[in-house]
Amino acid sequence: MQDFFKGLVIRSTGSSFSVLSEGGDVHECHVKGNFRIRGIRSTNPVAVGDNVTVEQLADGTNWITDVADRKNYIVRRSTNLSKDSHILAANIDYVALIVTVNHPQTNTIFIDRFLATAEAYRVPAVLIFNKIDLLDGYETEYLKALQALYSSLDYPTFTISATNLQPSDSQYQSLMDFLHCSKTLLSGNSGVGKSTLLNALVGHDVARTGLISAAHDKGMHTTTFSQMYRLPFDHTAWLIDTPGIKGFGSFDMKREEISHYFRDIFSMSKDCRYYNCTHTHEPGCAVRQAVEEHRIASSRYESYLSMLGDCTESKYR
Ligand SMILES: Nc1nc2c(ncn2[C@@H]2O[C@H](COP(=O)(O)OP(=O)(O)OP(=O)(O)O)[C@@H](O)[C@H]2O)c(=O)[nH]1
Ligand SMILES: [Mg+2]
Ligand SMILES: [Zn+2]
Repeated sequence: MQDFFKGLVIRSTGSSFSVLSEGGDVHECHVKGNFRIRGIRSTNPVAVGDNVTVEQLADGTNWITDVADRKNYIVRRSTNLSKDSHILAANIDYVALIVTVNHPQTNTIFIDRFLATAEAYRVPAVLIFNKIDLLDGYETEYLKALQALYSSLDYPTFTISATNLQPSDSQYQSLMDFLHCSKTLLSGNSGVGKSTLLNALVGHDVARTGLISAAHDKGMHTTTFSQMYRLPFDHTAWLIDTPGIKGFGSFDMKREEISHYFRDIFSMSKDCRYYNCTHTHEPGCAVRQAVEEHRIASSRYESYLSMLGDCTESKYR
């Protein structure tokens, strides 16, 4: 006798998957070695967030036989040179980038690459600035400037200290309101506090957290697989913890598309003299004019140039 059930993948180690059935039980499942989804070249055919059909065999083993169409998915390339990609999660409503101004430092190029990539995937992005308890006066001013910049681009921002997050805090409340009825992927450099935030919102330790290396002021890649958690105070809110991202590639984007993923640059570019302006050297470029007049932040323009540079290099691969 064969049996089938439908469920949601909530954990993936690469070789096995935890599937939450519609009935509310969690089953350990496997995928046959030759299982592929057409059109996607990835190292993992099934990812956290996938809605799947599972076949239960008489010997008690569970096999994923079908993956429902995805509304979206976030990919990480295994290395910049590889064509194979790793699907971090599927069917998500938001990607949240956890940013620390310090310990470890997150630079604006990293933030802007992340935001541009989220735009390319058409997944709304939010920024959560963490470890505000560690900031000195100067760093606090810098944080305020970052928050003002990204709010002006209509990205929601939150400032928290994940280690002292209290339900009475206003930031805790607004974060919970935001997470309501959604699946949110937490990402950011190793050590920024993704697992710590998750544990704080879940109310007890579900995810392992790591120390910041004293020598390098960086995280140590504590989380090694993706897992999805339901918040106990709001069963409609899900958070997905992912391994720290070393670098976000931009190689899927065509060179001329990159500016579309920078909201500020894109909206200004309609006033450029040439429709195919790359905003680098062309006369009559409204974008460069706006940068000079501080209507576009120079950090944003630098990030744009940096992504453009990657594309030029990748042509010679
Ligand atoms: N002072 C302070 N420390 C924090 C805060 N949030 C996290 N930390 C510490 O930062 C370290 C790293 O936190 P993790 O939650 O493991 O970081 P992660 O982003 O999950 O890292 P990976 O799993 O390696 O990607 C831990 O020692 C946390 O206690 C905060 O708001 N303030
Ligand atoms: Mg972690
Ligand atoms: Zn231009």
